Amino acid sequence: MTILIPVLGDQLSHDLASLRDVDRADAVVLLMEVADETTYVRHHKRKIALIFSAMRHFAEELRGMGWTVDYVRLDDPANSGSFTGEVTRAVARHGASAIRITESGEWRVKTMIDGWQRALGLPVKILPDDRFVCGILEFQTWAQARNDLVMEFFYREMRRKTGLLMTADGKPEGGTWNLDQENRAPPKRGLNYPEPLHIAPDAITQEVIDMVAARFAGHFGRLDKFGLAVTAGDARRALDHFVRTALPDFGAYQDAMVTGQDWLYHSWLSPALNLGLLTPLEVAQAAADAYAAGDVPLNAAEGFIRQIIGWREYVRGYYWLEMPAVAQANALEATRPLPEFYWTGETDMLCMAEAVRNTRDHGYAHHIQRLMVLGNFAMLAGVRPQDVADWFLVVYADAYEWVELPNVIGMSQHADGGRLATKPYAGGGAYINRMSDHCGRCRYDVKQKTGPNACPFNALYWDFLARHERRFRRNRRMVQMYANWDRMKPEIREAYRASAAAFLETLEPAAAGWAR
Ligand code: FAD
Ligand code: DLZ
Ligand code: SF4
Repeated sequence: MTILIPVLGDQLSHDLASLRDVDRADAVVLLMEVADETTYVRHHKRKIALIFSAMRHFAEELRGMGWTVDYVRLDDPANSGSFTGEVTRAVARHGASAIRITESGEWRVKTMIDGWQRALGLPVKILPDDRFVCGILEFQTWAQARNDLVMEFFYREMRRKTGLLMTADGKPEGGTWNLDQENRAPPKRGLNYPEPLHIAPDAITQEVIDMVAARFAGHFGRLDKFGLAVTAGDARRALDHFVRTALPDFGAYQDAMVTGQDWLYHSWLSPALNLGLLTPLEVAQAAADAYAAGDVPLNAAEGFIRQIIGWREYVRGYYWLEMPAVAQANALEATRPLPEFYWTGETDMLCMAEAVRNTRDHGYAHHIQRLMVLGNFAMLAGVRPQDVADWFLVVYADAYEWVELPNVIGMSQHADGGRLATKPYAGGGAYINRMSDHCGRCRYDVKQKTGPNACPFNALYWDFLARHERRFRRNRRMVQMYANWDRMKPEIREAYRASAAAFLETLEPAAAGWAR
């Protein structure tokens, strides 16, 4: 009796649930490079290369550990192009009598797997993905007990559950749960920014890069200088490097943006985490250990751990709670198509051009670029959230729907009507000016409020508040903004709105075919 164990491209963990408690002599592990997964959105070239190289390395490691591995390459002439097609072929090839699989990260793939038992006529055992700190049902139980899904309270539960940064008597280390107020220093001159560890491509990675360059030439993004971890060992080295070189300053400068500095003190560990090369607990533990050893301050360790066991776990729980309806949510009724410059980077807004350049070059932009520049602009401009979500899913090497969609639809576009975030993450030029060095170099003047040379974020911000006055005026966290709006003379308000309208007129919609 042969058990077929399909392992999906973001399940590359040796401790994966479906690989546990199995007699290797009776099992065949199936890894599949399939065309449908590469094109359901037209992923960034670097993302495809990363996933295929990591899959091929993982297959080699499994073989070395005594597993029988069936690896279907994209260029296999018999490749059917889909997960279901490849599982069907593999069942026949190996005479499999059962399938064992860890639940998928995405709804789209879950619906495929749910159909296998019936279609193939054999038992399909689907195991919970316990690489996360919080199980899907555990999150649902937590959510059912409250009206509002406040991340902060969830995060405290996860701190208690893991014991990370907790004292022996069950109190948060340092006396406070959350040092967010100490995570907002603007960039200073003279700071040294470390580079993330660059891992030179080996022969497997180079072969994949060459294949992706040839086959996916029309996809967004650059492939040169590929240096991402593609094995658990490399990912662990990248984690150690981050903890030593960047984590000490991560806390203070978490929200800063600097022209030409693509990572600042961020870890760039999300691709390895989301592929399964690192577990969230080992990453968070490494930060806690560095704090315990006195190597990093509390605001760094806490700020970092909050992102991993707080935000990352929270958005995953939210995704499975709110899917599938949330994918279509559009509470602000935004209808504008995505502007073309999200793909080309051709805009005079330096903050936007920089964020798109980062994204094109590395499949990366750090959180504040994603939230307060790229996401903020789209929301202020009234871009259709599903266009925005498609863009984010394509362009980031760490993007899988379970993590991308809540961040886009919920956190950044407020398209879920405030289920994830009680207040929209909207900001004018003053915020970007405070947190970056971009504005001094931009052709727009951040101090000018209206007119052709004024920073577009300024008028767009007020226009957004005016457009959505009925929804937001009574929001307790926005009272101050509307008080400011009310104090303006009518002709000033009118000038903001006219300026925003004139700017929006200039936006070129994206050409068809970039994302899908
Ligand atoms: P660091 O700043 O070093 O943070 C450490 C880790 O914390 C990250 O590696 C990541 O695993 C986790 N993390 C931090 N913030 C979040 C968050 N909001 N949600 C989930 N995990 C978080 N993250 C993705 O992994 N994939 C995505 O597709 C994705 N899309 C996003 C879209 C938008 C609009 C926004 C606002 C955020 C998105 N994020 C996404 C979250 C966050 O921006 C990235 O995780 C982070 O920039 C990755 O870079 P890093 O590893 O250097 O992060
Ligand atoms: C993103 C991606 C891509 C581009 N290609 C593959 C692939 O060929 N084979 C595979 O197993 N996984 C791939 N992935 C990741 C899948 O889309 C991912 O496993 C699902 O998102 C999980 O729900
Ligand atoms: Fe961005 Fe406005 Fe600053 Fe230019 S002036 S970089 S558009 S915030």
